[in-house]
Amino acid sequence: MEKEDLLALYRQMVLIRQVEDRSAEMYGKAKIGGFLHLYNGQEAVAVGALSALNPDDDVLTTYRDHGYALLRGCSPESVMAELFGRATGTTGGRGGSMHLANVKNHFWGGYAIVGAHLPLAAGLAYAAQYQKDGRVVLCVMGDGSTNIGYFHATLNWAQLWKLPVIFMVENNRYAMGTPLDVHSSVTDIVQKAAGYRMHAEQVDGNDVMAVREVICRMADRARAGEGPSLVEAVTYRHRAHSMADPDVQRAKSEIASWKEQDPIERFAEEVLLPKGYTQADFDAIVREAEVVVQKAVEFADASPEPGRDTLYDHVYATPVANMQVDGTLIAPPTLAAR
Ligand SMILES: Cc1ncc(C[n+]2csc(CCOP(=O)(O)OP(=O)(O)O)c2C)c(N)n1
Ligand SMILES: [Mg+2]
Repeated sequence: MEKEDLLALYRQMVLIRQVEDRSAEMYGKAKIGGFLHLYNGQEAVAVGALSALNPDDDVLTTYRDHGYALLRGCSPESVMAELFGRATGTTGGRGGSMHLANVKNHFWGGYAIVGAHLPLAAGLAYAAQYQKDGRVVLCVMGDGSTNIGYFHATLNWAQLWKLPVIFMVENNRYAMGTPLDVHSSVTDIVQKAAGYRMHAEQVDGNDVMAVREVICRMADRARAGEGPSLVEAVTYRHRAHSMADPDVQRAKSEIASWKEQDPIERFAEEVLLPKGYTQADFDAIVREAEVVVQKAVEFADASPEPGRDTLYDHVYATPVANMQVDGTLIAPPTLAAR
C-alpha cells in the first residue's frame, strides 16, 4: 500500500474510536437511550477487513455496527443522529444503534438477534453466485454467535453450495460477560469450520494489516469459485458489552493488558512511524476527528424527532387500532391507503 493509503486506515480507526467515545458520553447525558454496544479496541478488524473488499461487496454485521456503518459511507452526522433517535438518522431514528444500514453501499446492517444475519448473508452470496456478478459477502459475527443453530446450518449450506461468503468471527473472548471457555465447548473457533470441511484461518485482530491480508486472500478464493471461508480475528473490546453492562466479570488487569495492545497505537508505532510519519501527524488526525464528531453531535442534537404523522411509515403489518400518543388517538391508515 502507498504511504497515504496506510494513513487513511489510521484515520478511519481514529474516527471510529472518536465516535464511540463521544457516543458513550452522550449516553451518559441521556441524549442516547436504549442499547449501545461500542467497538473500542476492535477497530482494526473492521478497518482491515473492509479495506480488502470492493465497494459493492456485501457486508452484514451484529449490533456492534457503528464502525462498519461509517466505513460504508454513513456520515458521522447520520450515525450520531440515529443514535439520538432523530429523523435525520440513517434509518430516520427508528432503528437506533443496533440497526444502522446503508443499502446503497451494500451495507445491509446491524442485526440485533445473535446469529440471525448468517442465513441472510448466505442468501446474498447465493444471489451473487447465481447472477455471476463476482460479488463477495462478508458476514461479521461475535464468538458467541458460533454456538447458535443459524451458524451451523448456514456454514453447512454455504460449504455445500460453495457460496462466495466470508464468515468473520470477531473473537473478543466474551459473549456479554461470559468467557469463551464457559460458553463454547470448542474455544479454538477455527476448528468449528472443520465440521463443515470449510477453509478457516485465525488472525491477530489487533493487527489491521494482518486482517486486511487474510480478507484479501479469502475474497480472492471466493471470487475464484473456491467457496466460503471462516476467519477468526482475535481481539478484545475495551469497554463493557453494552453501556448498560457494569462489566464486573472481566478482570481489570486483563482489560488493562489488552489496552496496552491498542490496535490504533500499535499500527502507528509498527507501521506508520517507520514510514516517516510522526506523533504530530497522529495528533493532527485525532484533532480532525474530534472536530468532525463534535459537528455530528451538534447536528444530531439540533435535529427533529420523527414526526407523529410518520408513525405508520414502513409498517407492513396491520397497525394496532386505538394507538395513542400523548393522549391523541392516531388512526391507523387503511391497508389500501398504504
Ligand atoms: C438469539 C439471541 N440470544 C441472546 C441475545 C442476547 N445477546 C445479545 S449480545 C449477546 C452476546 C453475543 O456475544 P458475541 O457473539 O461474542 O458478540 P460480542 O457482543 O462479543 O461482539 C447476547 C447473548 C440475542 N441478542 N439474541
Ligand atoms: Mg464476543
